[in-house]
Amino acid sequence: MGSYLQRLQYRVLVRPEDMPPSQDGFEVIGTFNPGATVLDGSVVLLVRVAERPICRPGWVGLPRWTHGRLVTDWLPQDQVKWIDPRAVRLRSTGQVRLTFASHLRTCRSADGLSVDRWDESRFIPELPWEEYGVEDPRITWLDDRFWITYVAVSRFGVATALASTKDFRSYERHGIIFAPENKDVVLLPERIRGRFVAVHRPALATRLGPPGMWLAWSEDLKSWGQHEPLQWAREAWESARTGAGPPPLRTESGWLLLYHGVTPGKRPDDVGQYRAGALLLSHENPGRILRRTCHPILAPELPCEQQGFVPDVVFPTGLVDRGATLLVYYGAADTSTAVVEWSRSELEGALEAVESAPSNKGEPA
Ligand code: MAN
Repeated sequence: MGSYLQRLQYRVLVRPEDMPPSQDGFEVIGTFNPGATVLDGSVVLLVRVAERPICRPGWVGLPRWTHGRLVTDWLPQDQVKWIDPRAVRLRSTGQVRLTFASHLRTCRSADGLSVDRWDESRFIPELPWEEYGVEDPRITWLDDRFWITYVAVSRFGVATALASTKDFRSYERHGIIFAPENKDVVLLPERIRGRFVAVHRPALATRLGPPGMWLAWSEDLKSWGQHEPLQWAREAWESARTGAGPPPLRTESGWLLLYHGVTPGKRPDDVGQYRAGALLLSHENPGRILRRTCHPILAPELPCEQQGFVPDVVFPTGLVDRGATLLVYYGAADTSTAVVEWSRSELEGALEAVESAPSNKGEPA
């Protein structure tokens, strides 16, 4: 503990109050978990905007997207049971619904530390498996375009879908690439031995194993196979679950993969504490972990990380390489988008050799 990386610079870049709701009758409660990349010398952030219906006393409003618009299913309060701030269970059917719905908006930043402007275009839910929202985009440049993996949430569950763009103004959808329940999917920015590589995080309903990260391979970015377990929680701070953060970054010594780890909550409605760590994966065989941070390197320490829609959450989703430093973009308390600048050498110094290399598969604890 206490080994968090020094924040050389730190800014809250986007707050919900900066963003108008997309329709009357809704309020923006979160602008967070952004994908990040660089285009024409500027940082581009694809920010998740979460909206919910403005409260009517005695009722719970459950939003969904249909035909390009947000609509709300209103239920009397006694017909739902709250699970946590994010979700309720319908007493009649047992179905779970989100209390908000998300879409994505793009902003540009010349210095990476302040927002210069917002684009008009929005990436809004359009397909049946996106009706409860599109969330947590990760951006990877591959070949001639940006590929965006994003979480598609609907009555069919929580899946990960793929889209691509050249300019963040128009997008092409390529469908679901990992069926429910699977999220935190990131693509390696290069082919390995001619094939694409993804890190993904299936959820294990049986609890026979802890949710951990997996690796998958593809010829075309759309069909994925040869799945292999990559990482299982080893430390108390990540024992509830782990999932990839931003897409891996090539460094001299391997692929740097930031990830989030969750400590279990103390009450049923407490989602736990989200912190971040890092892995270094072998260049030629990204299924092999060379080094890892045993302790978290980023944790909710500031008020905007400890208080918000979901308290005690830092959730890195974007990374920009500045040579001697790294800019890490993350969601703070599922409310705001923040950026922190780290020294690359300090981060590399926090990565400890993994005892059992070359095989890190082992048995989950
Ligand atoms: C899940 C996802 C994320 C969110 C965290 C913390 O992993 O819903 O979008 O940031 O929980 O609430």
